[in-house]
Formats: sequence, C-alpha cells, structure tokens
Amino acid sequence: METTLIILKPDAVQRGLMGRIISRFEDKGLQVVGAKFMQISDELAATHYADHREKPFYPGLVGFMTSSPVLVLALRGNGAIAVCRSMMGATFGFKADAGTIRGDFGVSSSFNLIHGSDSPEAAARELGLFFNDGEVLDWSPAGACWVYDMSSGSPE
Ligand code: 3AN
Repeated sequence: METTLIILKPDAVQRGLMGRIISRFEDKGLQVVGAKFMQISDELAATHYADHREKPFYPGLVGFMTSSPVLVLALRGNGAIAVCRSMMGATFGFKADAGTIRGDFGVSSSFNLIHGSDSPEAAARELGLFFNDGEVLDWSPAGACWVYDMSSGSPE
C-alpha cells in the first residue's frame, strides 16, 4: 500500500470542484487517510517547490499556491502514487487527455487544479511537510473487502 500527497489547488477550491475531484479518487477505490483545508504560507510553498526555485514560472507558482485556500489530502491504495498521477493527467490542462482531472476540468497552463507526489521519496517528504504526526489516520473502510481480494490475508 502506498500513501500519496494530493493538493487541490486554489483554482479547484474556488471553482467548486473539490467534491467532484475527491469523488473520482473514492470511486477508484483510493482511501482518504488525511485531509486538511488550509492556506499555504510563503515559507511552506517555497519548501514544497524548492526544486523549481530557479524556473521562470516559480514566482507565479508560489503566488498562485498561496493566493487562496487549498485542500490537502493523503490518499492510500495499491500503487496510489502512479494511479493518482495518471488520473491527474499531463501538467497543462490544454494538453491533458480527456478523462483525466486536468483534461476534463481545465485548459490553463498555470492553473492546473491539482498536485500529486511523483515518487515514493516525494510522497514521504511532502506528507511530512503538510501533515503533523497523528494527522494521517489508519482506518478500515467498511467496503475494503470488496475493493481488494483479501483471501490471501493481504490486499491484492
Ligand atoms: P506536475 O505537477 O505535473 O508534476 P511539475 O512537477 O513539472 O508538474 O511542475 C510543478 C508545478 O509547476 C506544476 N504543477 C505547475 O503548476 C507548475 N508548472 C510547471 N511548468 C510550468 C510552466 N511552464 N508554466 C507555469 N507553471 C508551470
């Protein structure tokens, strides 16, 4: 099981898309194990996007991410990191395939609705940035035995 960090960005929140995006992940069988509605500080945005500090779009990206509240999620499931990335679609809405979140809900290159960790290392780092100890919860969804084959004792 993997846990990944998802951010529904300010445009997703302002456009009232939170519910529809979360529903896609729940429909897929992913489990919400953490959720936090927050306004990202300049410091947190700078840490989160440290790898992009030298890029020309960095000031705009930090300004956008701190401009309005976001919904931060921890999602868990089999292959959750790659599954979420494929559900998100390509970085720019106008290039993202139909059927993906960015492909279905956006056309912008800067306002692209959602962030998702791109590797296990990034997921561990980003979950630690946005969630404190005890804020990601282990819980058993009632329907888990119909999302996974549990006959071997572990989810398959
Ligand atoms: P992704 O979110 O698809 O993994 P990255 O990691 O390449 O994309 O970029 C991180 C974020 O930086 C993107 N989510 C996007 O918001 C922003 N970004 C990347 N490239 C550009 C660009 N050329 N112009 C504006 N924003 C960009």
